[in-house]
Amino acid sequence: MNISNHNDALLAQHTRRLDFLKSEVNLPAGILQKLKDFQIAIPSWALGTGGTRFGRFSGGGEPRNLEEKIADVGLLHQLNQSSGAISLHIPWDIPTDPAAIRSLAAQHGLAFDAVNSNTFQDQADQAHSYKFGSLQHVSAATRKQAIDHNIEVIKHGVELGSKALTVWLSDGSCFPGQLNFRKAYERTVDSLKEIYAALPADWSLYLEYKAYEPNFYSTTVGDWGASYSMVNKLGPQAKTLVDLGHHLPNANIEQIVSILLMEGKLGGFHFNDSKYGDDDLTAGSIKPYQLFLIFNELVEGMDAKGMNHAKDLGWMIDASHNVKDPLEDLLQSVEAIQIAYAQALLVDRVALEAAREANDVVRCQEILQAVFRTDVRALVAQARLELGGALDPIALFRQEKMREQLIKSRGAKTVATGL
Ligand code: LRH
Ligand code: MN
Repeated sequence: MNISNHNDALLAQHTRRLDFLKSEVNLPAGILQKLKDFQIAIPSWALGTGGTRFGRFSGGGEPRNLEEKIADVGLLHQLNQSSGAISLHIPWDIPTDPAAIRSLAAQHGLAFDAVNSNTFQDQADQAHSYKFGSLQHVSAATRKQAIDHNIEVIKHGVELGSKALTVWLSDGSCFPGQLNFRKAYERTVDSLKEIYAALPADWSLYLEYKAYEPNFYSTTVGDWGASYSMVNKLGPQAKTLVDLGHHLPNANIEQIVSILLMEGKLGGFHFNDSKYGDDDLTAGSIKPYQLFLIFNELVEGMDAKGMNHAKDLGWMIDASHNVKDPLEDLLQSVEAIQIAYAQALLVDRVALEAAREANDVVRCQEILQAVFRTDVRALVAQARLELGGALDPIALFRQEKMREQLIKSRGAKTVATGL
C-alpha cells in the first residue's frame, strides 16, 4: 500500500485546509499529541457483514478466522493510525494459540482491549440453556455455567495482555409476571461477585447495560442505574460501560456520562449511532451533535479528575454493517469519534463556565455550537499524517482496491464470526 504517494497528492489541499483552520481558531497546545494518542478499539465481531432476521447481504472477502480479523484491523490501523487495538468476543474468537495471536497482533501494531463474554447464545456442547437468562437464571447450575464461562474469558484475556472483561447480559423477560425482578437482580449481583473475585488485580470489569432486545419486557441490567448500582456493590474495579445504542429514545446520554464520570464509575464506551433502537450504525452518522456533546462532557469531566484521556477509559466501537463495506464503515466511525474529540478539545471552557455562571444561555449555546460547526477534519488528518497514516483513508482503501484484493484472496462467500 503506497501511503506516501497518496499523501503527496493530497498534501497541498490538506495544508491549505489546516492553515485555514489555524487562521480561524487558536489550537490549544498539545491537541495534536492528544489526537495521536487517542486509539479506538475495533470489535472483532464487526469485520464481516452484519444482518438482521430479515436478511444478510455479504460483501465478500470477509475474514475466515482470528488471524484474518487481526490482519483487517491491522489494515485499518495502517490507514488511520487510530485503531491500535482489537476487542475480542468469546467464543466467536477463541485464540487457539495465544502467543502466536499476540505476536501477530503486535506485528500489526495492535493491542488487545476488553474481552467480551457471551452468555446470550447457547453453544453446541452446552449443558444448560441461556433461554431464560444466565447470571439471573433460576437454576444455580445455569448461573454457575455462566460464571465459569466469564472466568474462562478472563483467562483468554490474560494470555493476550487484555486488561478488562466486558459483561453484557441479554437476561430479562418478555412478558409481565414472567420474572421476579428482585431475585433476578440479586442473583445477577451474586454471580457477578464470583466473576469479580476472579479478576486479576490490574483488571476492570465493564458492566454494559441495555434497555431491550432480545428481551422485550424487562432487561435485568436495563439502564445506567441498574449497572451503576451493581458495580458499586462489586468493588473499585467494576465500572459501567455505555453503549450509545442501548438507551430509550431521547435519553440524555451526555448527562449520564457526566454523572458516571463524576462518580468514578465510567469504564468505557461502545460507540455507534442509532435512530430508533440498537441499530449499531456508524458513529456520528445520525446524531453527530450528541457525539460531540458526549465528548464535551468527557473532556470536562476527565480534566476535572486529572484523568489521562487516552488510557483511563475504554474506547471501543460496537457496530454492525448491513449495507456498507465493514472496513470503510469502521474507518468512518473512527473518523467521526476523532472529530468529536478534537472539537471537544477546542471548547473554551473558561468562557463557557463564565457564561454558565452568568446564566447567559445564548452565550453557552454559541460557544458550543461555534466549535461544533468548526471543520476540524484537517486537524484529525494532520494527526494521522504525523503518525504515518493516510490523509484520506477511505480514498486510499478504494484506490488500492482493498476489498477486491480481499475477495480475490479469501473468496466472495466467506462469512466472519460475529453479529
Ligand atoms: C449487545 C452488544 C454487546 C455485545 C454485542 C455484540 O447489543 O452491544 O456489547 O456483546 O452487542
Ligand atoms: Mn455493545
